Amino acid sequence: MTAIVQSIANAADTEQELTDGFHLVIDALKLNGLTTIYGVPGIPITDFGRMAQAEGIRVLSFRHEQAAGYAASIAGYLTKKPGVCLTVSAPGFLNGLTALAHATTNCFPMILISGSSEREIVDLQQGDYEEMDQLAIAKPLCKAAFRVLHAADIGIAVARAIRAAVSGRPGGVYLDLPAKLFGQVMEAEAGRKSLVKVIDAAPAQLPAPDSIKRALDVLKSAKKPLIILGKGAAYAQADEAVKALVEKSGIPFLPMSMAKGLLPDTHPLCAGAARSTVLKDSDVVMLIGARLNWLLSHGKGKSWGDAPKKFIQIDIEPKEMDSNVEIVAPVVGDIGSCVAALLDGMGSNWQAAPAEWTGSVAKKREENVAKMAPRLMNNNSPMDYHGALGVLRTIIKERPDAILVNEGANTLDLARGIIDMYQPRKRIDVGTWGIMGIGMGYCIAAAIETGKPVLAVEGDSAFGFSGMEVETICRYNLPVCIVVFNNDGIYRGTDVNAVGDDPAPTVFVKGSRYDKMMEAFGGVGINATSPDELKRAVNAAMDSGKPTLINAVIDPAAGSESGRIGNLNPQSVLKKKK
Ligand code: ADP
Ligand code: TZD
Ligand code: MG
Repeated sequence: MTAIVQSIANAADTEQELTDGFHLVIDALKLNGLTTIYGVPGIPITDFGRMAQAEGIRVLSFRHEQAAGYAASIAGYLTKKPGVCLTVSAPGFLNGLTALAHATTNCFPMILISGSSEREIVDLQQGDYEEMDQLAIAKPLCKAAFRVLHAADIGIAVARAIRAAVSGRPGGVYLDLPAKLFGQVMEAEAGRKSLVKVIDAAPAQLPAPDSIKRALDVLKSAKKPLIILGKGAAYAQADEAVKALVEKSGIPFLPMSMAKGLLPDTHPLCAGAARSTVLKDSDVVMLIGARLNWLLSHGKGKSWGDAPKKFIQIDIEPKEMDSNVEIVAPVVGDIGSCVAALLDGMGSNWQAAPAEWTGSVAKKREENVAKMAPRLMNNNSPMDYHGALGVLRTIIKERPDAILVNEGANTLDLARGIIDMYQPRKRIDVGTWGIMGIGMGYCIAAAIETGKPVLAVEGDSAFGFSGMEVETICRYNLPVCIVVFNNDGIYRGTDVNAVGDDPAPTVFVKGSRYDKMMEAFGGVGINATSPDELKRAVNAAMDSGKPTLINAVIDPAAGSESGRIGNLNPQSVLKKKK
């Protein structure tokens, strides 16, 4: 069906085919293969959503723009095409903006399209309905921001937005569409001609041959090399090349959270379970699509040990080099091209990493895995994290193509360590900011974009940030199973207020039944009090594909403050004195 507006009031007087802003935006998106929109309707984009749906775009209508935005951001990560979020003006836009900033920080391609109020009134600050200078506010929080005032510019604007989102280091792009634009009419043929099909939106960026040689020289000199795989490597979808590089070099690899599964966590060279050993003892570290930010202690300090280290870094963003420590061999380019060039340069008789090193890493890993094993098999009720996660670990092993969504503090840190991943881009979580609230948006986009079953492992606090979207999950009947680790609060459910009647700031209503929220919308709700019950419930949900929420009752005393990152909390001298 073509999106041409055939008739205007006096159609009889004219043979001219017409189109308008609504349809030009739809046609521009479709022309570029952007066929899914995550958003919340309202003035001025309600009809736009209806028309987009009528024109074959999948329009997922959410309960809150932030969740829709997170959905769009992870759709971008999973598909390498910008995920599209659609919001109304001012407050809707601001709700979506958090997700746009998140996409930019995490290097996910996303386009936030917001309707906006009348420019003339906004700029004179005359108090329009939902008045806000959205373009100015979005700018510092994204990679690029554009506003379109003329229907004839829609094609170019969408093309620029797509290119800006996916080329180089991916990120968020803001597209401001004032209400008046949608109704602007133009001649259909001119409209068609104004559209742009973006050719090669994310061109390959080849590394300089010198940089490859330099990196290989450094690698050759290593006695204890380590490869760190980040979510940029997973995003790049160069899975076979990355696997070949690891295996040909024989170098132990450490996957960052969302890179887990790029190679299976059970791979003989996986150093995930020997993390602190390899960070301390390695002498050459090759980063592939991972930044030396807080998640890697900035590449220095106690966790990196005293031994001198040399860093090689592969990244598409030249400015990332030397951001925290000296990079002796920067390799700038896209990961597919860089890894291919490294493999090529290694030739056919490359010496694999010293067996003494790989042997000691493997030994450490086996020890740590063995130490953990008995804890994962306990059947305590109420459950502790290890008992509950032991069950989920087996379920993912048996269903490796399921997508795992994970947020919380203890629920996040322990699940990351315990649940092995087997396939690329199957683990999606709080990302670079460690934010709560990505959960339900990620579940929805993962189900929509991949068609695979989704298992969400959610802290009870984390779940609360986007919990209302269970209605969305039920409405679209998505194969999502949510397990809420209900420990009555943030980190623990045991805090008490020593001086008054209000509850302590970190605790929730005791014995809450999150499963009932799912039942309210026609999904399946189950209360699970032991690992056995949890296992049965999750397997049933994954088999049926029905929207399911399992309230997993966790011992309120089991968690620790801030999970694994309690050290980042500032300390008060006064607190200690008391
Ligand atoms: P993690 O949190 O997993 O450590 P980061 O988000 O810190 O990963 O790092 C991802 C890095 O990957 C970013 O520096 C980004 O520029 C880079 N990146 C993303 N896509 C590509 C690509 N296709 N080629 C090369 N680098 C990429
Ligand atoms: N707000 C946002 C948007 N992101 C955050 N990370 C926080 C607040 C602070 N925060 C954390 O860092 S973890 C967390 C909060 C509120 C919740 C931890 O509780 P939980 O998990 O119930 O999700 P556990 O298992 O009880 O630790
Ligand atoms: Mg909790």
